[in-house]
Amino acid sequence: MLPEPPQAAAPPDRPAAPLPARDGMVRVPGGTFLMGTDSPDAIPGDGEGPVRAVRVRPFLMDRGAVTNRQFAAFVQATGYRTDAERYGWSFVFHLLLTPRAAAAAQARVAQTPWWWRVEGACWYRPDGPDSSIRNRRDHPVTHVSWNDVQAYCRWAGVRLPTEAEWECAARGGLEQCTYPWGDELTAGGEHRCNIWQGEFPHLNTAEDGYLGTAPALAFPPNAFGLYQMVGNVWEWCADWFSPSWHADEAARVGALRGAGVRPACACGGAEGCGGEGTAERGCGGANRTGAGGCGCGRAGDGAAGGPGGAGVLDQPAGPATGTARVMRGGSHLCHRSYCHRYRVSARSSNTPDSSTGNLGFRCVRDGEGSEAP
Ligand SMILES: [Cu+2]
Repeated sequence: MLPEPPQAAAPPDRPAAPLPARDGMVRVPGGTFLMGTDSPDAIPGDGEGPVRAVRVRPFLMDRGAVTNRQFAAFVQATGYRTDAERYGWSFVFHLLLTPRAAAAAQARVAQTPWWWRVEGACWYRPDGPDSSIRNRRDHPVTHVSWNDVQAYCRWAGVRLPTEAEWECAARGGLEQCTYPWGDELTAGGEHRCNIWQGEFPHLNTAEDGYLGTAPALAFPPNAFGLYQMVGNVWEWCADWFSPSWHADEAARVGALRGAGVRPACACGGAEGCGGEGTAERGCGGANRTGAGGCGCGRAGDGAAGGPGGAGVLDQPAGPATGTARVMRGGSHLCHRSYCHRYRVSARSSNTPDSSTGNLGFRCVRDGEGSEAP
């Protein structure tokens, strides 16, 4: 049984009760930034572009992904059981399987055979039934569904970032850069994030130091003090996913910048869009229900947007409905050859009940100066 959300008791005309303290949050200044990219690196069909002006209010954000230690405190206090525990299984990457997990694995995902459905895998047994988080207390919690994350947020008095907040935070104040630290992947010859080195999906040389997850505070933070906004684990966002919603809204309010061409959903309802785990979905492509596809809810209509305007998309929060939730930042499984999604504008999605070993989250809270004007 979950406790009541801390703010829920206060009627709207009275200030909410003070929130419980939360360590390790940093302030993201907010303001207007250029969201998305028109770069050739953008992945067709993901809806990364076009570049548009977006405004978000200042907020506080966890400097790292929520760790196993933090999630354990939630479970200990509430007795919460995750979706993976209730279903009895989760998706584990094949190179991380323990021998017992390999034996217990029920099925691989057809088009992404490196994802194994493993009985008994869950947040505290991330590589299968005979694994543990004993040496990973400070790593991001994984195998948590979007639904699980909502329960955690209610308990902790926090919320998930909107996709726009996430991207504003990830950019760290840099304008239109590829990564949270700039445009060069290994600036100064140093690895800056936990992604794949070698040949996906069979050989990870772990040159960056990690085969699976890394501690949440590994690698230097961006200019806002945020760690690993890209790589390591995908991070759930609050929004429903749509490859077209942002472009449509930006065109409607005149917020398009640069080329101002609205991308059509590249799926067009063709193969590569529906079903579980298509190659186009890269390292995030394993979902529990087999539902999903691109989530755009429309066939590609190829409509061109107007020229750039002076408008700003204010506090966008995604479409009102959908089938999959946004996830951002890529993971330790991303490799340029296959899934170049460890970029700040890259996006993917999964159904709200899905969980994998490379998907976690971090939280935000409205902070000082974040009230509506
Ligand atoms: Cu990826």
